[in-house]
Amino acid sequence: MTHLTAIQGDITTLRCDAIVNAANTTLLGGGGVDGAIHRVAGPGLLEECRRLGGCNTGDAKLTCGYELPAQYVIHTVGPVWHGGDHQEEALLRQCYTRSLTLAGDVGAKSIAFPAISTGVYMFPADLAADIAVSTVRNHPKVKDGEVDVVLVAFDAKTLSLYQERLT
Ligand code: AR6
Repeated sequence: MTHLTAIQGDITTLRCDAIVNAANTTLLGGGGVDGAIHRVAGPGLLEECRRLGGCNTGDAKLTCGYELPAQYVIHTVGPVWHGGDHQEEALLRQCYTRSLTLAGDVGAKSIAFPAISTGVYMFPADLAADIAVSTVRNHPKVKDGEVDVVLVAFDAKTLSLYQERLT
């Protein structure tokens, strides 16, 4: 049985226990997937985010999902790509592990991730796919079948990067 899959689509439409947001350190919204999540979730999400006091790069914080079909949103802050010598890989790996830990803390069993850092933050998509697949696949909760993870690609190219690594 496989607990890690990839699909192409809009993460805001998914009815899973938790969706992950590729946020910034303010947690006060932005463009890309962050903007889409806040638009669908509605003003309650921003209100809760204001109380969180921001989030460090590589860390994650949890809120309710408000008007989203998902119950929770896990806001993680991916690294901005600065050439690869600034801990970018380790920080991106940490985004996936911290998010899975938080999901576990609230008993979330199905979690969807966007391709963190690969948009505005310019992390190379192929390396980000390597990190996403290997980090999630080797996480104890995924290995043990405690949680199911779906990697959500917004475009066909990202989906194929995931599929190559999942076969
Ligand atoms: N569903 C799934 N994936 C999406 C969606 C969606 N609705 N919309 C975009 N993506 P980005 P980052 C993909 O830029 O690089 C924000 O302003 C997108 O195609 O959203 O981590 C934050 O506030 C790409 O593959 O996030 C931060 O300031 C991936 O999501 C900054 O951007 C991530 O792209 C974070 O930058």
